[in-house]
Amino acid sequence: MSYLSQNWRWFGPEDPTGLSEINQTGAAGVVTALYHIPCGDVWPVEAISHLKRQIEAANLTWQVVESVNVHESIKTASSKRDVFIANYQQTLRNLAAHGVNTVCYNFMPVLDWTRTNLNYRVADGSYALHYNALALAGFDLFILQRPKAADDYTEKQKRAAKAFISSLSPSEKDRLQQTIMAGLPGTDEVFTLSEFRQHLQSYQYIDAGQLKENLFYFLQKIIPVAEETGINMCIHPDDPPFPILGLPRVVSTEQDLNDLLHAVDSPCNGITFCTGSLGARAENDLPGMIGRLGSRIHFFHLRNVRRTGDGSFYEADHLDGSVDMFEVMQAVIAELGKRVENPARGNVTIPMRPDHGHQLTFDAGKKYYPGYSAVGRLRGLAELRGLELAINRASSA
Ligand code: DNO
Repeated sequence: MSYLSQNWRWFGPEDPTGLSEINQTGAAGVVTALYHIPCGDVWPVEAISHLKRQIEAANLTWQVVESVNVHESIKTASSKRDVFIANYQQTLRNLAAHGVNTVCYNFMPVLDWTRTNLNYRVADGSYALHYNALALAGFDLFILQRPKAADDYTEKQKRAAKAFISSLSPSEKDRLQQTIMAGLPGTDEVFTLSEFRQHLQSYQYIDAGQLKENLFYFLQKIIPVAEETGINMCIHPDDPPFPILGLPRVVSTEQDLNDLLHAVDSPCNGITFCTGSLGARAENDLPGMIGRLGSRIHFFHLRNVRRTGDGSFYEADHLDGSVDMFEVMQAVIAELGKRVENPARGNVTIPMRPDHGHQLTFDAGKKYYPGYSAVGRLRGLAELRGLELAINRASSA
């Protein structure tokens, strides 16, 4: 029998949850990155080995890098992209030299994951992350005032978005802007409207087809280095999995994943299967996708969302919500079983982490990165661990 390897995302020494506490969650390893290195720079070997030693001194292992971020020059195919690709290749070599060989990244233009409310109160009084399509439209049309925004919404949506924005106080409007404009997780960076407008400019001629080409170009350069060094690259899906604010998104559906897997058909060119991101799109059949794409899945993010219509959703408890986590876990276990039978298919353990958690009352007073509470995530990890164990035991009984 084979099991998922349980991991915990750790944001480094600044994280309010320390390595000794992570040890008590039952996780075997951590998912982390050199968050202080600017996107696009080479990760120095000394910094990698220092972080690795710190993790191992706490009896944990560094299982996955999340993320080596992709510089905007690569996504927009600017004239400097090859310089940044060479840096990326060197970072992979440096990581591999330290035995760190699963690397997560994403290809979302400008923004990483996007929410409209980081403190959405759910029925039990805890707080969840929320994506409200109306709030996003309101921001787009009336705060950002993106020139072509009006083309992206129906008249009905525009009227509703206007009513929504008019109902907000100035400080609520400001909070909405800060929430949508937040940059990369692990940083406190928030784009100003003028910085964001400049970024939008660099995408004015890039549609989904062009962005895919830019992704494939990157893969053609990176995957040979991953093969040479034994690294499993795993792209994270778009979150939310559809275009926002006029920016294309190309890692949202099974078709998108198939396209990029075929663009460079190598086992090292793989996926981070994030059930929360992909699950925000009702037509994504998650258990089926795990069955069909399984050999190329190198990392799981297990999380749930409750879809509330028109593209809106909030993050639900891990075993609740619109994603059937039982069926997902059955599909994961089936994939692990295939690997045990046929080791050429891929590693017989796959790293996972409980992705996000609610901010529970136990977590109050600590400054976590949104979604990365300690007790809320621990609840998720414990539930997922139990689910996996129960399915495994029931199927071998
Ligand atoms: C959010 C995360 C993402 C993820 C990146 C991967 O909590 O799941 O920000 O780390 O998209 O590159």
